[in-house]
Amino acid sequence: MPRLRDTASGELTPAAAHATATIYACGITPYDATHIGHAATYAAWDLLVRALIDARRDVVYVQNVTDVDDPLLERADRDGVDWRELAALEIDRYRADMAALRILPPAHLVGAVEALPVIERFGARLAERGALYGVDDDVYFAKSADPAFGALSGPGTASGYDIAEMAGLFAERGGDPGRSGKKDPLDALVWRAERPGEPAWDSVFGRGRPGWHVECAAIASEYLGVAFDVQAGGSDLVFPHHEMSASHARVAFAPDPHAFARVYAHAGMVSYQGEKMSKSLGNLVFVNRLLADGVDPMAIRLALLAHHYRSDWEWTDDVLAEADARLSRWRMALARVPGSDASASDASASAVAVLAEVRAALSEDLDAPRAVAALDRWADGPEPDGADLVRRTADALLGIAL
Ligand code: 5CA
Ligand code: ZN
Repeated sequence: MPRLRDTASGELTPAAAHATATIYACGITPYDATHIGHAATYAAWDLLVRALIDARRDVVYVQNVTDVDDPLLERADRDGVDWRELAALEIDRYRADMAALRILPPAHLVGAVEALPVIERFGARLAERGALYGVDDDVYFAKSADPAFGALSGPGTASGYDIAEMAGLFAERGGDPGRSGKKDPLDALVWRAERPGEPAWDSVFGRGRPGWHVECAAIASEYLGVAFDVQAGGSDLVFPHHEMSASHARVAFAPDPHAFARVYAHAGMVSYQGEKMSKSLGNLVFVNRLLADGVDPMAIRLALLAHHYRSDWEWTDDVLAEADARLSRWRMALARVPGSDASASDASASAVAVLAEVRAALSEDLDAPRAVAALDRWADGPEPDGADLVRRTADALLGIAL
């Protein structure tokens, strides 16, 4: 059974508690193409899915698409295109990029717009519990409704954020700690009343659109149940996004003590030219650009896997060149192996050792670099053998087609 380092406790924790593993990974905001940072994060959850399947678990994997939000609307405005068309185009490109990198698609890829009834129902639960209040025509979640607020990232957790740090991150990442009329600076927007020129839908909260955290809280619990195994995302989502979503769910499903995720998994940030790769900074390396330039998608994937998913790392030309060279070495080693008939090669001790090491590495917090090193040792060994088993190990567990 694969184990993940849980962001809340800092402990290695089994990734699934039952025969069916339930995973929610926060999905893209579709206003620009998939960059290497996104790809690294989704490749990590792909390793998790593959390791769980290998451990004979059924996997239900859900992702959202934040297909209505400020950055999407701003980009559509800037480019003079319809926000719906922009979102649809970028979602298609995202699917194609993921497929090229052999990242298995989620069972459900759920847009916020299509999930509006689900989000509204979830919001109504919060209202029934007295957790919502109005500021002008907008609706906020009162963090005071949740005694366990901070359980993911607050004092006593591995992140250990205090209130001042939370307020800083909230302001940086889409929150509005300074808005007057709020009961607490950290109260999060649940429903934004219609503004001129913005899309809006009728709801029990009036015409408007949902806030960000309630979107994921509602979609995750609708598709995976009140309690599920893993909530996953990049480390920039620890606070406020995942803290807020978990808090919303705890209140919506009180007094269930197990509401929302059992394990929180967070991927490190990929930087480029010295800064976090981000759509807002514009320092982006797009997957589809690399592919258009003729880069082998398996070299891109191998470049991602050369870094542990939790570490922060920088994308450079050298990182890609090294992965490309490694891919060639592995392919050359396979080509050198005499007579790769399946039954004979499966008995090869060195190939069996590769499989065992890759399994062990992935089950210890998705240690892809350790798995990659096992294949390196095999390929660089004096007489690599067991080609079929090695090829199938790379294919099934690492997603690398050799
Ligand atoms: N739609 C929301 C989540 S509900 C969102 O954060 N979308 S996103 O398009 O901005 O990011 C998608 C995923 O990629 C998130 O898990 C985010 O944490 C991750 N991500 C974004 N930038 C980077 C980066 N530079 N390195 C690693 N992961 C990143
Ligand atoms: Zn999310």
